Amino acid sequence: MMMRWLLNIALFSSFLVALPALAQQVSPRVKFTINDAWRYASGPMDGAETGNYDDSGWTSVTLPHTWNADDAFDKVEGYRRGIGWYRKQLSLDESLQGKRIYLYFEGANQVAEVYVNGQHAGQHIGGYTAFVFDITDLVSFDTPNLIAVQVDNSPNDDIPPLDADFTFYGGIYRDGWLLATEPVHIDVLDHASPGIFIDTPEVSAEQAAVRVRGAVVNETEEATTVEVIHRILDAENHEVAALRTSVNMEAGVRQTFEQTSEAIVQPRIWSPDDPYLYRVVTEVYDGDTLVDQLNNPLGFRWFSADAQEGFFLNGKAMPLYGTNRHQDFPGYGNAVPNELARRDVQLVKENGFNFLRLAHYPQDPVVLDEADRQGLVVWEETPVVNTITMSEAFAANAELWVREMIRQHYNHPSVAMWGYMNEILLRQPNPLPDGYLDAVVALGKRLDAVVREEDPSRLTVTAISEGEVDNGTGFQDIPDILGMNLYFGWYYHDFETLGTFLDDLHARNPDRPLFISEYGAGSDERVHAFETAESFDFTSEYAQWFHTESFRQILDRPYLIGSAVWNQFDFGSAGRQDTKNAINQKGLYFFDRTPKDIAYYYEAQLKAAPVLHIADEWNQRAGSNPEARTQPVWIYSNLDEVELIVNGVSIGIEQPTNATATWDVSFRDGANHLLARGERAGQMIVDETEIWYADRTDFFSDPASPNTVMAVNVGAHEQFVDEAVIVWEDDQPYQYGRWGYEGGEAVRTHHRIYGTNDDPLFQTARQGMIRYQFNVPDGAYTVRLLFSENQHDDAGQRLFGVEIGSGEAMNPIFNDLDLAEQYGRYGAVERTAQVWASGGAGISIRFKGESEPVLSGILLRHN
Ligand code: GCB
Repeated sequence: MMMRWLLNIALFSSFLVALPALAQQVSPRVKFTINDAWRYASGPMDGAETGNYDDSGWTSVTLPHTWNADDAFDKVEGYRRGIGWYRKQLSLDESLQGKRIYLYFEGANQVAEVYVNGQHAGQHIGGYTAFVFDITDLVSFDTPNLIAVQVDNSPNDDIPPLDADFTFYGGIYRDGWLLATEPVHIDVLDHASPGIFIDTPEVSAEQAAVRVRGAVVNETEEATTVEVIHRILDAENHEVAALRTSVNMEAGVRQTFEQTSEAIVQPRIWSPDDPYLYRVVTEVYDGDTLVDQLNNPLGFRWFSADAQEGFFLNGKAMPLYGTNRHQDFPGYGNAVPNELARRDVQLVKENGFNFLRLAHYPQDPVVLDEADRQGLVVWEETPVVNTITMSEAFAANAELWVREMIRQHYNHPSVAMWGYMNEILLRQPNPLPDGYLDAVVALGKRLDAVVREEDPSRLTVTAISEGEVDNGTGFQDIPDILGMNLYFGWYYHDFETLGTFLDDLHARNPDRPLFISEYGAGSDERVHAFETAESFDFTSEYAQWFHTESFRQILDRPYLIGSAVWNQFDFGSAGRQDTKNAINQKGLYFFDRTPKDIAYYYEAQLKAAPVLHIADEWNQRAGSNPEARTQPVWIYSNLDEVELIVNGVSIGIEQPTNATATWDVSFRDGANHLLARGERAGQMIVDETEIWYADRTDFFSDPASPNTVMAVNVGAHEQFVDEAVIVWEDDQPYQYGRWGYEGGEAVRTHHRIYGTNDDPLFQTARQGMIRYQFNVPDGAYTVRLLFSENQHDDAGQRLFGVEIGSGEAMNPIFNDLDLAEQYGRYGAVERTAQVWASGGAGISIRFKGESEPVLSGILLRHN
C-alpha cells in the first residue's frame, strides 16, 4: 500500500487518568529473532537474491555472524574486506496476515542490501547502528519467503571509519528480527528507533515530570482516533503515573504526539549506587482493542559538567572513573552473543567503575540495557575516527549515524554524553588538501549541532589526541566536554608529567570541561620485569606502574569531569603488531576476559567492599644466582593494613598507599605459598596464591641438580614465560663463573614474527656479540638456539656462522647463515644441537663472519 506520510502535529490532550489495569490480550506486536538457519557465502554472487538460486554449497551459519573471526588474527597481512551473502527461508504464520511486517537488523558491517523474494527491500549504510525495512508488500504467507542480504565491508571513502585501531569485521554481526505490527501502530521506521522518546523535563528528589514524544502511524484506509497511553511503572510494577492522549488520524497518516505527566512525587533516583529503573509501557487503543504495545526503560537522574568542579550527578559531585569497551571477543570477532556482551558490562561494574565509554561506535542494545541496570554513566559515540573525506556523502553518513544512535538509544537513562568523533585530526592526509582542517572543524560543528538538535538533554563530547589539544583550530571548543586521549608514559613523555600537563591546560582554559577519555598501557602475561620495566616492553609490571601512577594523579584533580582507561578488554586490531599479533593489549582484562592484576588496583581504589589481591600474573619466575631470589610482590588492597605470609611465615604488615602494598619476598626453589590477610570491621579478608621460582644457581654448579633447564631471552631486559612454562631469563653480560654475552647490542622490533606464537622471544635479540658463555658442569647438553632476521629484507646483508662447543672443541651448526634469504625477514628459526661440556670449560656459542650475528634465545637442557 502506498502511504501518504503526513507530518501533522497531533491535536492531543494529555492528562493523568486512573486507567484500568490492562486486560489480558494477545500482544498486538510480534517480534522474534530470525538468527537461525542462514546460508552464507563469501564474495559477489550473481542472482543470489532470487528464489531459484542454488545455495546448497553455501555454509550454514547462525546470526550473529562475521566472516573475519579468524583471518583478522592470522599473521597474513590484512583480512577479507569485501562482500558476503546471506540467505534464509522464512515462513510466516497466517496469523500475521493483515499486519505490517518488518525486518529489523541490529547491525551489519558496513553496507547491507536486503532483498525479500528477489525484490530490493532496502539499503543501509553504516556498520554500527540498527536498521529496519517494511517488507509487508514483499512477503507471502503461502510459501516460505527468501530473505537475502548482501553485506559489504570493503573500504569506502564515503563511509567512516576510514582508518582506526580496531578491526572492521564484516557480516550481520548482531541479531536480526522479524517484527509485525497492526496497521495502526507506533512508528517503526523512524531511524529504527523505538518510535517513542522519553525524557524528564523536570526532575529532582522532590518531584519529576515525564515527557513522552512519538508518532502513531495509521496504515489503514480509514480515519481513526486512537488512545495513546503511557503507564509509568516502578520496579515492582506499581503504576506511578499514566498519560493518555487521543490522536485523531486520517487514513495513511503519521501523527506525532507529545505527553507530559503531572508531578511524580519523590521519585526514586537512578544512580550508580542505586540504578533504580522504572518502565514506561506504551499502549495504543483503537476503541477497546489494544493495537500496539511497547516497553521502555526510564530512570530519574540529572547531571551537569563543570570546568572547575567536575561532574555532578543528581546534584552531587561525582567524578566519573571508568573505562572504554570495544565489542569483540576471541573466536567470535564482533559477532558476540548477547550474554557475553552483558557480562562485559557487568565486569566493568564489578571493577568498581561508574563510567563506560562505548568507543568508538554505537554498541549492541543489550549493552545499553545492561548499563542502565548496572548503573554506569555512558558516553556513546559514532565511528568517525582519525581522518575524513571532504565529501558531502561522508558528512551525510556521519550525520545520519548521530541521528540513528541518538534515536535508537535515547531512552536509556545511562547515557549522559553523545560523542561524534575520535582523534579526527590524527591522520591528516599528506599532502594536506586545501581546506582540510576547515572541513574537519565544519564537520565537528555540524555533528555537534545535530546532537544538540536531537537531544538537548545530554552533553556533547569529542575525543582528541594529545597532539590536537592546542592546535589553534578551535575544534576543542565545539563540544560541551573535551575528551583527551592521553598516553603519557606510553607513546610519549613520562607518566609523571601527566598531572602538570593537565594543570597547565586547565589553567589556560579554565572554562573548558576536561575529560581523559583514554589512557593505558599494553601488557602481555608472558613478559615480566621489575625495576627495568619500560614503556613498550609489554611487561605486566610496566602496565601496573603506569596505571597506579597515572590514576594517582587523576584522583588528585577534582576539576576533571572524569577519566576512562583504554581499554577494559584487550581487543582485535588487525593492523597491530605488538607482542600478540593483531591485538591491542591495553586491556585491564585479557581478550578472553581474564582479569589482569592491574584490574584489581582499580577495584581497590574504587570499591567500598574489601579488596585484597596478590598480583600473581607473574607466577613463574626464575633466577640463576642466589641474589635473584629476592623479588618484589605487589598487593592491591583497600584495607587499612595487610599482612603477607610466605610459606607459612609472616614477612610483615603494611599499610597500603595508593591502594598498593609492596614486599620483597625471598623465594625458595619450587612452589611458594603466599597468603595475604587483613581485617575490615572484624572480618578477616584473605587472598592466597602460589608463585613458582626456578632457582637455577645449582644448574651452574651441581651436575646432579634437579633444575635441568636454563633459558635466556637474548637481548631482553624482561623475562618471558613460554607455553611449556619455561622462564627465559633476562639477558646479562658475562660474569665470571656464570653465564652471559660478550659484546654486541640489544635490538628490538614490534613486528609480528612468522612461524611462532612466542613473538616476544624473537622480537628482542642481541646482535654483534662475540660469544655467549655458560659455565655449566661437565656433561651432555641439548642447546636450542632461536633466531629471527628483524632488520634486513634482502639476501646478503647479514651472513654469519655459529659454532657451539666447549673450550676449544667447537662444532659448526650454521656456516653461512643468511636468515633473510633462507627464512625471510621476521621468520622464526630454531636449531637444536647436542653438546658436551668437558674439562670444566662450560659451553660456548661463538659467532663468526664479516657481518653482525644476531640471536634471539638460548635454551640449555642438561641431559
Ligand atoms: C587512541 C585511539 C584508540 C587506540 C588507542 C591506542 O588514542 O583513540 O582507538 O586504540 O589510542 O591503543 O593506541
